[in-house]
Amino acid sequence: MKKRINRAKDKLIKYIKRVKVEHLIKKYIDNNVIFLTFVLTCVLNSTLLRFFTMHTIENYLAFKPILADVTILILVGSFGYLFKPKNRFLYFMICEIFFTAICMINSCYYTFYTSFASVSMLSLTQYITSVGDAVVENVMQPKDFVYLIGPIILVINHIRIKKKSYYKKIETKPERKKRTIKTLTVGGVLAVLFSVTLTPLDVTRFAKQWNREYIVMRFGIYIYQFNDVVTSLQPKINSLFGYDNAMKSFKEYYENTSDEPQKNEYSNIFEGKNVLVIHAESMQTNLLDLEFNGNPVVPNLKKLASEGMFFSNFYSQVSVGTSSDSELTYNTSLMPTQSGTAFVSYFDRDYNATPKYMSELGYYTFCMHANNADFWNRRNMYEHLGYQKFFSKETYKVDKENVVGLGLSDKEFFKQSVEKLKDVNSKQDKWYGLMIMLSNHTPFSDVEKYGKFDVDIKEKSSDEEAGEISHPYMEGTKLGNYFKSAHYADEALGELFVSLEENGLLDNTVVVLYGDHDARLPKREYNYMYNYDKETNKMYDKTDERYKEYDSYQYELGRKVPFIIWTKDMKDTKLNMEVKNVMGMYDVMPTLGNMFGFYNKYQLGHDIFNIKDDNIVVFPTGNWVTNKVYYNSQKEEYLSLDNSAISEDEIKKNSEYASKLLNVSNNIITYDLIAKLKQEKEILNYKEGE
Ligand code: GP9
Ligand code: MN
Repeated sequence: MKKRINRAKDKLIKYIKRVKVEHLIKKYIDNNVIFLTFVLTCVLNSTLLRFFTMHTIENYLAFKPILADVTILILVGSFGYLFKPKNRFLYFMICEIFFTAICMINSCYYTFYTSFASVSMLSLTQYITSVGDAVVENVMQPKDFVYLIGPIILVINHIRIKKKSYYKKIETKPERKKRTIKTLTVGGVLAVLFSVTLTPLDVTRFAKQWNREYIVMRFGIYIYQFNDVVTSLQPKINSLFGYDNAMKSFKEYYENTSDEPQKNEYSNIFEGKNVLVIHAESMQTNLLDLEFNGNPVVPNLKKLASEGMFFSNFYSQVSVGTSSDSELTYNTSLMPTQSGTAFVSYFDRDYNATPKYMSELGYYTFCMHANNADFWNRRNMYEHLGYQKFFSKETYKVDKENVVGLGLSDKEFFKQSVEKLKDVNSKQDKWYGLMIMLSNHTPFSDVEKYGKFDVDIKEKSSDEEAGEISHPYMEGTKLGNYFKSAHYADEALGELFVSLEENGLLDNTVVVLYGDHDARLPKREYNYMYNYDKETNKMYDKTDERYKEYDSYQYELGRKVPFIIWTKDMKDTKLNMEVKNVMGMYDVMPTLGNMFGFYNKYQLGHDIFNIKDDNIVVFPTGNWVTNKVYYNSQKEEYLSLDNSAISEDEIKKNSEYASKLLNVSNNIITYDLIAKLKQEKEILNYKEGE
């Protein structure tokens, strides 16, 4: 009996509690109709935007962007409580229109560009006007108006509650403050919850802001747009201060630089020839010497290197902008910027760039890359580098079957590119084209698509019957997968050359190939490779006398990438050679410029055939390398490369050179000094003419 009474008591308490909670919820909803409508409709809109753009269910119902949206909307909405109820609707309506506009703009921008919008585009007024008509005619679709549902629901709710005299209820000032603080606290707690779900990759991508889909997927469209405004304004703000000093040091730096190029035996040797530049993704020089069971990892690259001009001590000089930084240093002989990336934050600067010079020499200049044109903001940067045409993903047929890693497989990319090149070749007198490879890209995990290339150690067994035995060696390791991936990319290169030759496209063409940067694999992977004990299938123990640590210097020096200049008739001529002098990506423009007949006074690198063994390659970190020494500026340590003694003076002199060079490079880009200098000269000429 007692039990029954207790049970009934429990039930009653539960019921009262539930009724109380339900009552509280109802009361909260009744009192916060406009705030809740604002939050929910804006979340609905951002979800609809993901639905119409990124299509898959995982995308539009993903938890992280929804959490991010809710957080930002609660934070923004909480300030609405500072207004008297009768003015509150206006605040929420303005916010609602603002957030709806973000969704609508992005929705139609995506249709046109398969990417999300950026305010940095506003600086491209000419581009906006030319696109303007096209947007109205071709891009606005019914789906872009769906987002108006947000403001409509808000207005309906406003009318509904107005009738119930909702707005007549006047809250006191302290009450309003209390509500604001309570709502802000909820937003704050959600913000903390959201931050703990972020990975380091999320944070770095957020800071860089170029991988737009990724950011929208992690941070939601509203935070994306806010971050976009901040990152777009940052370069403008940076360049407001320190201009005079920057210009002064820039002029001093080039005071003694000649206006004319220094001639040598390679001057103009390739004048008038077509140029095919190949950006070999993540290709390292050390692959050229590597084989497994007698099979070279990159036989086609080896062949090119052995038949052409091979620069075997060549470094890429990239910073966080990886591929884009290597394109920047290659094309402009400038270094990556100290903050942000040139391609994203400073794309609108005036660059003295190879495609621009080649255009001036009468070449048709273009780039082919089967990735999204907004990746690294190439679409915009390429106009400033002087490419006349960009064949990006839109111009390629990409099916599920021909995707490897990040996108269209290199084999298919080359196949389709040759068709485009045939067309270019038939229409243009001479051309300069860049092909950017993609398949050999970190994390190198699409292994089953790379084709068969074993990275084990095969041996004949002493036991006749057992036949061949295999020690796993690099199988299943990241580095091993990289070798398989590089082998695939190399096969693609092989196929490209066959097809170019079949189509007569190599007849009057110079091929220039560079590895854009190293594979960015950890040192321990190499340590494993060089210390592998096949008997135990483990690494040698550190105490074992055969153990040789792959140290940080070996690692840094191992990051070399191939640079090759090749023509089909170069073999066994005096141009068929290995250049062993240390060389950096910023030396390419001066070296090629001399061969094709253009000169950029503001190049930071040198023509390798003028500077010869006196060269120095500076890295964005301030580290540098010469033929004699590698210097680590962070640790202030160096490694002698030829066992000669290095004086303190030499280290100091080179370090000062490196820091001046990095500074002037950064100033040129941040303050747009090349454009400013041109303007100064024009004003001077005008005054003289008066
Ligand atoms: C993307 C490709 C790779 O289009 O160039 O860029 P990365 O990740 O190497 O900088
Ligand atoms: Mn790259």
